[in-house]
Amino acid sequence: MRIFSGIQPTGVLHLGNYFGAIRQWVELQEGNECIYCIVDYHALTNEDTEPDELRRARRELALDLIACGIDPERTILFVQSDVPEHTELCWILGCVTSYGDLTRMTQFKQKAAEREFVNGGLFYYPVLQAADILLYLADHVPVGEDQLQHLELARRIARRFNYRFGRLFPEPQPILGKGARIMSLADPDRKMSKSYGPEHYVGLMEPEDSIRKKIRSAVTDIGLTPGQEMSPGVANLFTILELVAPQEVVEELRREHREGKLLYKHLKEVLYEHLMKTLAPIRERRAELAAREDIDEVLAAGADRARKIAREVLGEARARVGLD
Ligand code: AQP
Repeated sequence: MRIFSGIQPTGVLHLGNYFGAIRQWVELQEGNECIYCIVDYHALTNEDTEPDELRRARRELALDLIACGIDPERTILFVQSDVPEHTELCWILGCVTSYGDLTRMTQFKQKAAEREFVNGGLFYYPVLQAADILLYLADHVPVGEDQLQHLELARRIARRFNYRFGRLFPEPQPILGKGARIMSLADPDRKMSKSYGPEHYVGLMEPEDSIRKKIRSAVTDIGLTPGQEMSPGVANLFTILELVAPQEVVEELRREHREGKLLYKHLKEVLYEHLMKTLAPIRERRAELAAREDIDEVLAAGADRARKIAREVLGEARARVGLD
């Protein structure tokens, strides 16, 4: 399979990003051709992205990804804006994208509702995302659940292009992992996300004290509706626990919950212990990588490899539409 996926350099990597996407990115390197992209053009859609912060965040994210297990020798790891073919294909694909489809994108509607100034890039974001994937003729995309609608749109765009101009693009399928939907600990009705503020995410490299505090104060019993076995907050803690603890530990706590004996304080302590154990090797590697000075070269080499594929596919797309 040729795998493509991207992540925005907009601050810290959190548990949602890791369990929803990055952990699979790492596993998929075995036996597949993987292309992973730090999508900085996408990050520009956030109004508060400062230029210096963006420069710094790209490098930091690359180091975080390597610490998580992305191997830039085996895998193509690069920064989106180093391959400007993304934006050219985006324009071509925009011309086979339905305006109506774009107005139905949930992420756009949610983000637009929270802002005073809504930039055009935010509206066009899913077209650029389709271009990111299709530029590499990728057939599979590991993502969290929040991205499924965008991926469905990417398939529609591929289909429309292929129908008009002859088959060029595969219709990319999602790969969803067990952690495809991690919710905020402070408000388990919302996904874990940076946009809602620091209390709504747990960063992979965050100080231990801060992680402990966030887990301790996780919302538990609010929002339990009659007939429901578990409140959204407790269900979310179990979702994360399943990703970090052995099955027998999870089963024991589930049994206690069924029997009405579970103390949430205990659940949170167990979760904290196992989470820190899972994160420890990543955090250690990240600390070692802090001294690595060749990250710009690593990313430039990744961009060179990506660009070889991108040039060829864009050239073909240009020819198909009559721009050659
Ligand atoms: N809560 C989540 N649960 C599971 N997967 C998630 N992803 C993000 N949040 C969750 C997945 O992480 C990958 C990278 O996504 P991104 O670049 O869109 O990440 P992000 O948008 O920077 O994450 P945030 O915190 O949600 O940012 P904002 O608030 O800016 O939108 C994707 O595969 C995504 O599915």
